[in-house]
Parts: sequence; structure tokens; C-alpha cells
Amino acid sequence: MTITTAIVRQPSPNFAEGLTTADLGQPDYAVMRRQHQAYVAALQQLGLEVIVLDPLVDFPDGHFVEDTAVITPELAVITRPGAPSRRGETAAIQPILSQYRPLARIEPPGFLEGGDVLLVEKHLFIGLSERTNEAGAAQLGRFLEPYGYSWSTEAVGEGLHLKSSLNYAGDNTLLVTADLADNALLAAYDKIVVETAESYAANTLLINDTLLMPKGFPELRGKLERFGRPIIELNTSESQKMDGGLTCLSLRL
Ligand code: CIR
Repeated sequence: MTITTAIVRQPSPNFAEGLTTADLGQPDYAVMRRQHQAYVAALQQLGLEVIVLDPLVDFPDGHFVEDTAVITPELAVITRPGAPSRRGETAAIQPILSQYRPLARIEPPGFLEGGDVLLVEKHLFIGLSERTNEAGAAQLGRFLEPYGYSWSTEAVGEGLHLKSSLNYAGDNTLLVTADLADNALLAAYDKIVVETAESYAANTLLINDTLLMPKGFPELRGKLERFGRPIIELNTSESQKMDGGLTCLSLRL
């Protein structure tokens, strides 16, 4: 699908109180804001309409909007985040999404976060993680099967979410971390393998023809240049300190 619109949410001043396992130092709000503004500017430069929502002070991870919904051209599935501290974020995203798509909802005992769902054409790769369980994955699959989608599940090994390790670069090509390079489920695709030292950069985001990648990963940058799509590099240092990356910061429609 051609992406025309992105929904983002401004980081809250208390964003550093969000969940993280990273040990990369204390995040800085002013720097985070600048990096977020640069992200919005990059999406606008690509011709997208960007809807910027207000910060959610009660939800310091709230700007990682990707986790609150899974969007296809037919439907927006409101998730039920596996992280209890993030469950309330979904109520805040529904009003805007209902303007664009019919809504469906993941219900207990299911839980699922958007970061665990990679849509490649009409197939959903769904990661099973601490944030997404089998019941949540099955609910999502059943919502989308009537529209011709297939789905599969994969245990998330390293990283928080599936998309910490697996993303789509276009032209039947996946970006994968080394641990997924020989995965049988991915056999039908060409692959660009992200070296272990640069594994964070597997979280690269395809917007129509262009790849948005995190700054500071020269080996992957070289591989993507050879792949041939336009590249925009963005500094993601403050998101990385909170286990987040480029895909997490938007919902694309
Ligand atoms: C969390 O742990 O939930 C946030 N600090 C980071 C969420 C990143 N989201 C994503 O990769 N889709």
C-alpha cells in the first residue's frame, strides 16, 4: 500500500520513566524532542501528512505509538499491550484511528503490541514475545484472514519485539539480524543480514520507496546503498536508550 499518512505522538517530558532494558545512560528530553521533530520532518519530506498528537503524561512510553495498533488498508486493530503500564495508551489512539479505518480490538486473554507485527504484502509475521502471546496473535490473524491475509508466528529471540530483528526493505527483501538469517519461515525472501554489532539498525523503516535508518551504522548503510533505495539517516540515540527505534514512533496509513 502507498503510505499517505503517519500518526505520531510527541514525547512526554517524563519519557525517561518509560520501560527500558538498555543500559545506555539517561535520556535527555530536549534531545529527544529534536530527534522526534527530525523524524516528523523526514516523513513530511517524503510527502506524508503527519498527524502529531499531544504527549500522554500518564504514559511515558506513549510516543511509541506503533505498539497501540496494527493497520492494514481494510482495518485498524487496536492492540492490548503486553506491558501493563502501556495498556491505557490504546484508549488515546482510538479516536484518531476511527477517522481512517473500521476498528477491531484484541481482547483478553490475548495481548499483542504492534512492534511484534511485520506486514509484508499480504502476510503478517507475528512475533511471540513478552509483549505478544499466542491468543493475541490468533485474534489478529482471524481479524485479517477474511481480507486475504495469511499469518505466521515466530518466537522473538533477541530484542524487545519482532521488528527489533526483522523488517521489510521492499522488492521481496527482508532486513534480518544474524539469528534469523537461516530461518525456514523466511526462506521465500531475499535477505540483507544485519551484522551483530549493528543489530539495532535492523529496525529500519520503509516508507514507500525510501528507507529510514538509524544514524551510525556504516556497514548496513553500505549494504542498503547497494540495494539501491533512497536512504534517510536519523539520529535515534534517545529512543534507543528506551528500547525504541524508527518503526515504533509512528503508525502508517
Ligand atoms: C517499551 O518498552 O515498551 C518502550 N520503552 C519501547 C517500545 C518500542 N516499541 C517498538 O519497538 N515498537
